[in-house]
Order: sequence, then C-alpha cells, then structure tokens
Amino acid sequence: MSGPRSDDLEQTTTSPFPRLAVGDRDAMFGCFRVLRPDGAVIAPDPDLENGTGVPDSDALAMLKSMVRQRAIDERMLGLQRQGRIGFYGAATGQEAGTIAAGHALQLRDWVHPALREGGIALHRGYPLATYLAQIFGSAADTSTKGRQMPCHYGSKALNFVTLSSVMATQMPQAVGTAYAMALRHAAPDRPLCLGAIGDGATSEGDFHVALTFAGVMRPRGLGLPLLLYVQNNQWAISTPVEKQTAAQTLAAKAEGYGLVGVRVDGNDALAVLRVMRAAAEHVRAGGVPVLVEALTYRVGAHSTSDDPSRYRDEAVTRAWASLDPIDRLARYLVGRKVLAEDGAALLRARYDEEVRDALAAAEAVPPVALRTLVEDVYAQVPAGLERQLADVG
Ligand SMILES: Cc1ncc(C[n+]2csc(CCOP(=O)(O)OP(=O)(O)O)c2C)c(N)n1
Ligand SMILES: [Mg+2]
Repeated sequence: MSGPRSDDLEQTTTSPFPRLAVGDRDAMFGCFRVLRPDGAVIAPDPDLENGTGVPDSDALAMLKSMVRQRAIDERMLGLQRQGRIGFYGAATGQEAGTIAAGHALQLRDWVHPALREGGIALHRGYPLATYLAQIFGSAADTSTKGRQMPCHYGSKALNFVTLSSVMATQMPQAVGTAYAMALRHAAPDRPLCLGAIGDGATSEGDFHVALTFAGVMRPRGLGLPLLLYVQNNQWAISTPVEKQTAAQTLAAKAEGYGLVGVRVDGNDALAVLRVMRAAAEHVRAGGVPVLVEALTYRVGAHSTSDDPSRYRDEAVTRAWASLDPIDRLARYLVGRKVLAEDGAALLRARYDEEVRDALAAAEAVPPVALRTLVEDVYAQVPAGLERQLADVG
C-alpha cells in the first residue's frame, strides 16, 4: 500500500474509454481524470463545454449533494458514538465516486447499491426524513420497516433496490434487472442498471458470476444496459486491495469476461461523471456492459465498528485525505466564478442545519410497531405467534 505520488498526478488521457494502465502496481493514477487536486483542469479541451465537458449546473448540483452527504455522514458517526444509532457506513472521501455516478443516471434507471451509495438515493430525491427513519428503524421507515441494518435504504419510486448485507449479492441481481430492461425496452435509449460494489467484494463468487452473465446474455443480439461500478477504496475492512487480486487493476477484470473496463479517478467528480455518462450512452445503445473502477480511498473507518489505526499506516490516509473530492470540485467552481470563495463552507452550514432539524424530527418518531414482526409474512398469523405478541403486550 502506498500513498499517492505527485508525479502520477499529471497522468491523464482525454478519452472516456482510456486504455487500461498496464504499468507497475504503484501507478495508482493510471486512470481517467479531468481535474488536478487544486481544481485546475489538466487538459482543457476546446471542443468541450467549459473545456471539461461538464456544464456548471451539473458540477454545482454534484457539489451540493457531496457537501450534504458529508454533513449527514459526519453527524451519523457522531450519533453512533453517542449510542443513538447502532451502525453506520460513511462515504467520507468517496463523495465524488458516489454522487457523480448517481448524477450520470436518469431517474428511470435502476440502482443496486453497495454500503456507501446511499448518497445516490438522496441525490435522486430520497427524503432525508426517510433516510434517517431507515437508520433508526422507526415507524417512519417505509424502506425496510425496521427490518434491516442501517444504510440499507430502498425506494420503489426511485428504482433504488435495498442492499442485502451479504457482499456482492447485488451484482447478479443488477444483471437480472438490466436483462429485464433489455427485454422491455428498445435500443438505443434503454433504461440501464447500475450495480455498485466495493473492491473487497470483487473476491466474492457472485461478482464473477455476474460478470459472466453480463457478457454472455445478449437479448436481441445486444449487450445488456448494465454498468458495473467498483468503488476501489483500497480496503475491505482490514484487508488491503493487494490481497483481493493479483491483477493490475480491478477494471482489467472486465476484459476476461468480454466486457469493457475503465479506470477513473474516483476523487474527481468531473472525471467520474464523464466516464459514467459515456458508459451509460454506450450501454443504452446496446454496447457491451461496462465495468468502471473508481479509484479512491476509504479515509475513515470501515464502519462504526472498526478502528483502522490498528492495521494501516494513517500517514497514507492523510495523504489521500489531502486529495479531498469536495475541495477539488469546490476549487474548480470557485475558479469558474460559479461559487464564492466561502461557498462550500456556506453550503456546509446550511446542510448542518438541515440535518439537525431532520434529526430532531426523526428521533421523535416511535420505533416500528412490534406487530410488524409478523406482517408481510403470513396471510393468517399463527395462533402461537399471536399469543407471544399478546404476552409482550
Ligand atoms: C459474504 C460476506 N462476507 C463478509 C461480510 C462482512 N463484510 C461486510 S463489508 C465487508 C468489506 C467490504 O469491503 P469492500 O467490498 O471493499 O467495500 P467497502 O466497505 O470498502 O466499501 C465485509 C468483509 C459480508 N457482509 N458478506
Ligand atoms: Mg473497499
């Protein structure tokens, strides 16, 4: 495990489908990127809007959701430490990889998330009150009725499918959803499905099953409208990515299954958006599914049940934290005069207030009713269970 190297920061390519990096394993930035960490555009393209191909309205919308997500995540970590919630998995440092991937989608598209993609649901309009209710498992938890761990959001209206805790199970499910879209809709403008996964879960059998099916299922002779999205934050709890694979990159795995693989700087929202939009257009039209690896770093703990200082060098973490995706995008927008110097701080203050108010309301909602334990399971609740419910009042 090594930190980011300054000479690598200059590496770039202007193609949204770059050749995969085949250099040494330390060439961590052998991937598509648009912005330098200071927010400057690496290679402005005169043929593209703003030289980046990203309209200011898109960049600003992403920044807002990224700042909001960090405000929510930091508050949730604090709540867990106070014993007010049981568990939380934050996306701190991965906000670009999460929000920009979501921003590239349309509302008719489907999402099968992993642990850190709740921000995509929020970005699609999932109410903060419902998000908090799911975390509390309160009576207002319309997603999962208090039956799931926190961070297992779901919304039928938003085509956002509840995560199963068992790692990688969402990937074959995502292939199935994409297959359904291919059967129901005609190219070149089909709804697509995004299946998200972490680096560690790429070692699970389900990931490989999903890639096999993603390649060989070709209804009507076309590829599935499927984007497989790996947020490579370089850790799976205490296991580093080097222990998950001997491949040069995770994107490289795509080739062996007949898919397209792309590696992108996951801390660069503009780069992620560009790659995901290009990939989305490609798969809507019937091209082979695309596996996108977003290279980032888990700057925080795996979850509230983890202490990373016990197994990794936090100097590396600090180096990655200095490549903060929010700072990078905010500096770019300040440079474009779309955002004031203190714009990101003002947004943060606004979202802190929103979270505080939403939290006060969410904590006032009672827990999910005990009777819901047997609902949705039996047409006729067995007498023994009715007696038990009566016993506990
Ligand atoms: C099949 C299975 N094994 C183990 C776990 C416990 N577990 C939960 S998350 C996780 C690590 C996930 O790492 P990664 O896929 O890199 O995602 P990240 O948490 O880094 O976003 C593990 C081992 C699980 N949920 N399911
Ligand atoms: Mg990981």
